[in-house]
Amino acid sequence: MIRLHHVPESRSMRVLWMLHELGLEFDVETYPFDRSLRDPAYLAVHPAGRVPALEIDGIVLFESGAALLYLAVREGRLGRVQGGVDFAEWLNWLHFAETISQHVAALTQQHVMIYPAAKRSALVTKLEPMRLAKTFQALESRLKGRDFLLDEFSAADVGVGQALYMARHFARLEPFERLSAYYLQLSQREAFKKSLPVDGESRLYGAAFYEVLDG
Ligand SMILES: N[C@@H](CCC(=O)N[C@@H](CS)C(=O)NCC(=O)O)C(=O)O
Repeated sequence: MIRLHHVPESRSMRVLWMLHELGLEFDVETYPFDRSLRDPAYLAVHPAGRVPALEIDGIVLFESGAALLYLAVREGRLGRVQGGVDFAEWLNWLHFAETISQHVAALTQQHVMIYPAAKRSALVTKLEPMRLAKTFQALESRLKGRDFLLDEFSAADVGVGQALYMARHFARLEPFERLSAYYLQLSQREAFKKSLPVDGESRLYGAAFYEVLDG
């Protein structure tokens, strides 16, 4: 039995996308992005009440990067063989998803979670998109002469592609030509589309793009 604990549009989408890429059978337990993640029943699954949590093979993976790595190794697909330059590069880009997502998390907190709105920080909403754009520049450089982060599509593209899916709400992809083409290509994959929120599911982001706050 494989069960994914999931909040639509959050980092758990990374694992959902990967499960679809691998064509595995699994259940999804979907939560709204609210206090229900702090229920004692859920805290017994994830020690900090966050998503994703992936129940698999009698264990729980509660870091999205760890879950992608575990699934790639378990299935012998979308990873790279241990040892060698490819493996090191794969690990780097797999974990680069979190370098992007840390800024997205800070911005989601400011724009979506903090109430009342007067408590939100204009400075954070200005600085974090600039830092996000630096991560876009790093990807733009990496994608020179490449369609994917490695020679072929891998779990690193799932992690980074999903991070971009969230990051687009706060920093523009358009100034980065190769990155825009890369994201477009990833977003056309069937497994990506299957990991999007379905009708009626609560959404994390009410706006397509969040501008810097005044102040
Ligand atoms: N590094 C962790 C971060 C997990 C995380 O913070 N997830 C967010 C959603 S993107 C969450 O569950 N937030 C709920 C909360 O902070 O209460 C991972 O990649 O799995």
